Amino acid sequence: QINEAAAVVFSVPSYACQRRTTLQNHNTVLTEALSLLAENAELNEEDGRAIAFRRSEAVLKALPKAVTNLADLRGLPCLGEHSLKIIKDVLKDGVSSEVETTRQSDRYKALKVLTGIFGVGAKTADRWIKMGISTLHQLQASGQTLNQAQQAGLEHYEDLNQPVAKAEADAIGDVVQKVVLSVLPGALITLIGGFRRGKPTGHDVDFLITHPEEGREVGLLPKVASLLKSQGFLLYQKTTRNSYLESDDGPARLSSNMDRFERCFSIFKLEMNPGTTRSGTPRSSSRTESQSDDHSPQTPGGVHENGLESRRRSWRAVRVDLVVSPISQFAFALLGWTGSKLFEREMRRWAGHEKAMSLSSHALYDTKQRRYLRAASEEEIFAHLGLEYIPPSQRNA
Ligand code: DGT
Ligand code: MG
Repeated sequence: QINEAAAVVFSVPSYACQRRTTLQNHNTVLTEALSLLAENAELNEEDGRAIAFRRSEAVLKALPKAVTNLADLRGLPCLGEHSLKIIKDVLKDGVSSEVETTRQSDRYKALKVLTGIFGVGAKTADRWIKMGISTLHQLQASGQTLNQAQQAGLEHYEDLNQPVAKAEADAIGDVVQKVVLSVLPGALITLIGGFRRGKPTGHDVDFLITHPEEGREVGLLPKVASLLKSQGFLLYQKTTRNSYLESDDGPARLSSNMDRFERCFSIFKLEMNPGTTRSGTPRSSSRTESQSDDHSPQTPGGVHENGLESRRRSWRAVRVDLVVSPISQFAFALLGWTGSKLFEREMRRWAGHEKAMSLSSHALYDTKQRRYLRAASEEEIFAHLGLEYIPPSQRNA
């Protein structure tokens, strides 16, 4: 039934960092199917598989219209055999049985619930599942020792698994800005991550902080964190020092995704004004100010946050990451922390495979010239890499 003549011809470059991917996705049914398989592979630490599904997903996200026919996909990059089979099933039946089987599987469900706890990764979740722990109840009953991050994660489980709205991110930004400026006048605070790409919601809020005078930013975060804490804004925080040294880092280690900026992982206590519902969607401007929806949690495993489930709270918990970069690395930090994750990964792959360069959130190293390439803006980094500039709103690969 494939009508060759009617097939749409799409042309998509093979690296995600060469493409303009907006939030407008014409193939959500297909991309959600592939995304679930990618997520499942990530949760099972099958990295190669995960990346293959993520790349296929990203190609479909970049298409200017809906795929209706397998023939439409001819000539597209990154679509492996497995992804094509999933696409074929979804085009034919509206669903893929492999995707649905995975979604319903005990292991996938347990991995989702357990890694939904802040501070719990795939390895820990797998260890617990092997001990027979698949729910929050079982975890609590097991008497497992939890570190401080995990304890806080469990305590605020429900809030931290609610999407954060842009308005909430902005409200947190105001608080952070005030405190940062009181510690370091002249500091610059930028909202990064998905919100910088124009996403209406996120799973956390990420800020990048710098100062126009190199060196003035050193040691900023411990002071900011202790002020925020004394003012009652932090439910949890862990601050790490900057450990980046250009001289000892070298290009080899730069290829890693981990960076060494001064950083604060926190759980923020956000006071909610009455104009905001629990899920953060702004309420209509009508005068119905009767606070937000009833807060009746449906936490997996039945654990209730703070035991306050039936009482109204005037606040919610939000994951907030603060990152500090010296001004000389600011453009790299900004680029590296804006995402999407796949866009970043593809940009590093492009740098390495196509340009013999090594890109990180700190620097760009040219292996052939054996030197670091400076940049004061994201535009300059794209130019060094021989890539057309892609603005944040088009990095939603
Ligand atoms: P979200 O919060 O669900 O809307 O999604 P994003 O896109 O904001 O993702 P997120 O918050 O996990 O991370 C934001 C970007 O920062 C993402 O492109 C990857 C990058 N990033 C996150 N953690 C690290 C890290 O430890 N090191 C480096 N270099 N980059 C990171
Ligand atoms: Mg984020």
